[in-house]
Amino acid sequence: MRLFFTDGCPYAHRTRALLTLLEQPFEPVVVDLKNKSPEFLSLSPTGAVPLLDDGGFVLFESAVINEYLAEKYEWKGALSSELHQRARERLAMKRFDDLLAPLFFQALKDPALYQSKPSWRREVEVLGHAVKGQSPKSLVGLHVATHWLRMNWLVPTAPLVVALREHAGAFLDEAVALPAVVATSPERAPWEASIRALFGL
Ligand SMILES: N[C@@H](CCC(=O)N[C@@H](CS)C(=O)NCC(=O)O)C(=O)O
Repeated sequence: MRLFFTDGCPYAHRTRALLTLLEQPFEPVVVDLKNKSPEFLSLSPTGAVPLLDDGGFVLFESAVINEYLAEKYEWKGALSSELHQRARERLAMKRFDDLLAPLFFQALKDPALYQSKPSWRREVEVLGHAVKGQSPKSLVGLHVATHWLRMNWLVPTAPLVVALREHAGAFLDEAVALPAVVATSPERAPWEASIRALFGL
């Protein structure tokens, strides 16, 4: 099994953390996003990491990859055993990727977004409800941990970070502290420098 990834990417970090947590060996393939190899481009319709090649079965999109791996390795703690709670966890992961994570990065350049799109606050509450009392050693825990780590590195005072801390802080901090997340995290200084350069911060 090969995992194409980039060290600094929080989405790719989710899958590395999951394979590490489940103690599943994989062949790491580092992708240079500025100079993608012909092989990577031939496998990936999006050109984005992570990409998994499981003996010729190719998947992209971190949430889909992680749910596939959780099923393949029969990870019992991946999702709740309760129907409604499972749906809440899937919803939290989807809205984190569709709304909250992009908002954080877009607002680095345009902080007014926090005022112009105020519905994000209600979605933070929905996420907080979804993870309340749940184990961070789960798909949703890994899903949010890798971004939470980076958000706190970059702007711990951003309105979104403050709201997430209020509604889900304990869960998020425990998720970041999972050994599999820690073991697969990038080095802070070079990551932060590259993002600050990218966003002109
Ligand atoms: N929705 C995707 C997002 C993946 C993504 O945006 N990856 C970035 C790096 S963090 C990427 O590879 N971008 C392509 C590029 O920079 O050319 C997922 O969850 O896998």
